[in-house]
Amino acid sequence: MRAEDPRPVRLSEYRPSDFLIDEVHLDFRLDPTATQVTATLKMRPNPLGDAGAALRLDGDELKLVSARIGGAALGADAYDASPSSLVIPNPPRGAFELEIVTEIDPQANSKLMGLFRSNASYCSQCEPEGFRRITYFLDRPDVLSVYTTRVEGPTDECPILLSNGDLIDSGPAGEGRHFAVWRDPWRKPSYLFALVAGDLGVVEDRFVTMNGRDVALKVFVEHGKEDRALHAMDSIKASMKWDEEAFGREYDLDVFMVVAVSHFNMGAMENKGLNVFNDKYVLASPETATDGDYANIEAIIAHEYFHNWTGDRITCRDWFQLCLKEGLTVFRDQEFTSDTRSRPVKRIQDVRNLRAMQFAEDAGPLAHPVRPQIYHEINNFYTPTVYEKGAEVIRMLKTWIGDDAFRTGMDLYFDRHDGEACTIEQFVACFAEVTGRDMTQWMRWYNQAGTPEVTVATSYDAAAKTFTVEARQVTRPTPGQPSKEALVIPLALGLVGPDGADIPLVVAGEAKGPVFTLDGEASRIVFENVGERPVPSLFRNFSAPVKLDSDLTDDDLLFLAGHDGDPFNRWQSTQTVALRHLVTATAAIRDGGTVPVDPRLADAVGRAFAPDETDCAFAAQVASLPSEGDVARQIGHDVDPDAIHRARNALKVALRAHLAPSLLAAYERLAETGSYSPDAASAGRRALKIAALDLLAAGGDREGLALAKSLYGSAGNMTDRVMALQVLSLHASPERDEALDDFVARYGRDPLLMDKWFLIQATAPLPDAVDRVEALMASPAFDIRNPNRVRSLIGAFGSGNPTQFNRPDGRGYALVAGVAAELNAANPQVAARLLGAFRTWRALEPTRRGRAESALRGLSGMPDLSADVGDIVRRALAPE
Ligand code: B3K
Ligand code: ZN
Repeated sequence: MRAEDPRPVRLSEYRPSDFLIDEVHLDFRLDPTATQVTATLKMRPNPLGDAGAALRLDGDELKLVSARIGGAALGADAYDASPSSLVIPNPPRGAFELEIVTEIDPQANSKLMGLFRSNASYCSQCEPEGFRRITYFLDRPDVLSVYTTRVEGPTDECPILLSNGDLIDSGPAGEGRHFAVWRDPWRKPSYLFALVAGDLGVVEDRFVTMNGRDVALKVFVEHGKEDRALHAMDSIKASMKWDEEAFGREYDLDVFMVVAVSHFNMGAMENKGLNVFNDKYVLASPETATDGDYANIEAIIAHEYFHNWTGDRITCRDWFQLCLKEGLTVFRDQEFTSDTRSRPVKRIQDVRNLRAMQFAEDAGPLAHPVRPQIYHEINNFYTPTVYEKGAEVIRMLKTWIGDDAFRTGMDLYFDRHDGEACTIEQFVACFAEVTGRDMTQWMRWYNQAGTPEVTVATSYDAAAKTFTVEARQVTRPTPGQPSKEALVIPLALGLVGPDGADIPLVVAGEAKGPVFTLDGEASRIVFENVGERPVPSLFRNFSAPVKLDSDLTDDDLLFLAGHDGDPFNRWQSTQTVALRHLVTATAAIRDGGTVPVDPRLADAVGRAFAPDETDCAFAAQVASLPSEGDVARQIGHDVDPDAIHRARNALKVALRAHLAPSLLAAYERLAETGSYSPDAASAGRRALKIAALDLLAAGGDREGLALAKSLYGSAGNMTDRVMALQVLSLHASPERDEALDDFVARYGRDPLLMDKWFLIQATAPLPDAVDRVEALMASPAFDIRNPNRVRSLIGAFGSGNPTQFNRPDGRGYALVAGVAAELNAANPQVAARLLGAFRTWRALEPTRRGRAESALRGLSGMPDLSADVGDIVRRALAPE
């Protein structure tokens, strides 16, 4: 129904609500197909709203049972109810109490928004607009209320009854049923409401806050999986402590709960006091989880916990402000990981991810600003731009104004806006105030889409002893924004002298830097007292989310790779040389030729495997080449994914030829000894070992594959086993098939491990990938109703298998579009997500571009297209 209503929501049309809801009392009588919800709302007109306005409550697929005001049933002419709204044209003009009874069917709720079932449990998801699938409400984030929730259900099926806040009452309710009453004293918007009921196991612990509040911690999981919840519990405690130390933020209820469920549209959700998680991001044990899983769990537990302040205590005025909580909270979880693991490695991983996801989005038809100005379906704006670029903008702000001013500004934000629903302007005003800076131009980072391209030209004047850096910035047009203005770009730089040490930065006779501001289309910095030509190290620590094109030669970059004091740029320099090679080699392959690999590039990569390398996690990053997606973005147009794949494989084969003895030595040196520990240093050793193995097996080398097979069979932990399977899966061989069969025999009953098995096959760049994915979809292990399974098979194929998704015959596109069509009605959010695979379709060479376009056009012609899918398809196809 909503698909037929393409009327967009615009930031410029924001108006405060005409009514407020001070208190909400909810009463749930749980039943699988007919749950009754009684909502009692203490309402009053909003002094900032339109006096005399009708009361319009949001609904979505709702069935009204009854409505009363002040205890009296509303007459048929006093209201107008439909599945999507409840309108009361003439509500009382003062304060009043509205009681609404609705009936909902959690069992039939395949969209997994509102109240639904995951296995036998009841579970809710309300952000952004799911609460309106439970009861009619002012379902907008600027309506803040205190919630009391009574949940009643069958005692045997639902011994656990949870909602937000603290438990204030519980007991029997007759006829084999019982109840629990929860009260959340903190005013919150409806999107933070949560309810969970079921028969779950629990792991319990405690945390005493900095001011002595004794908080009960509970992690609920399926019975029998309690031992896999311990890492999540440790992560909660670490997060609580870190937020006190890093931001002075303390927890504010007597209980903090996390529930793991197996059917969930996203990673996790920060409901006040009751975070609900995809079990993928809770469950871990050495036998079942990889190093990556351990790290993800830590980061996502931290992210949701940090939302308690950045999201829950201070929330968003409207959904355009989503980055207010998401960008900031991603920044906070990145900092947490940097402090608990390796800061440089975390930065490298985050930048790899930003480029792969956000730069790709920014370069295509789905590009939008960190704070969009218009949307048709808000669910489609939980994007890498809002999250990851949003986090980069916060990080840049900290770089630009300095650590102390940043902390003072954050403190002011927390003090001033606690309990409010805010805008980006209010957030930025705190930093303008503490620094005295004019932040008008800064706001462009929020309002202007696209990745700025910065071109740097340098020159050295030996006679004058000056070194000049000239930078130009340009941002290309994006949908709806044909012309762009200059941004404030913090440039952190160093000038590295021939001895490898930084030389002092002097500008106009004064010590300056290391952070400079580029705020015009062209900027020029002249450094003085420069005795010898230095090599500039630009955008240290990736000080701004820009695409850099500099006049540094490969010689300069290889020098930095060995000498730069900034670890990020030591890594970046090798990557840039490798990327330049891959772009040239791809062009040569398309012309039927080849390009030799510069032995100095091989040496730079080879240093990662040197016996004296102690930082293995960092070395593993150096040894991991730019991805095929990185090369595609660098080429930018007429992209041929097969040629890129061949160029990258050829580079790997050349690296093996050049480095084989040291790869083998490193592989053996890094063999696992002792018992498994997921800590960052041990994980780093495993990552470097796998990087060596991946190169040893390049081109399907028999000896390399034999090593992978042996590691698969003898692995004492899941990281080694999964990574060995991944390496084997890149090359068609009997060993590969044997290992895949063995994996099912071992782990066929564990859904999260089967997800890994699906993903490995979906992402293998082999010509049978489409057939294999289709066969797997038809197998009994596949369940289209489980989002994790859909993402691990179809999502992974679309976004992680560039050659097979982009087959010139279009079968890859048809496969992904077909599944999106199949899920369009049942779970539109997951369906729309799958189509993210098409976000760079316009950059492809003409044959593939044509096939991708037909797949999208096929979808656009479908009747009853959901708002989610319709929005993505329309934007993807919009004329350039
Ligand atoms: N805030 C939720 C995301 C909700 C997504 C709704 N489509 C999780 C998070 O970012 O922490
Ligand atoms: Zn978040």
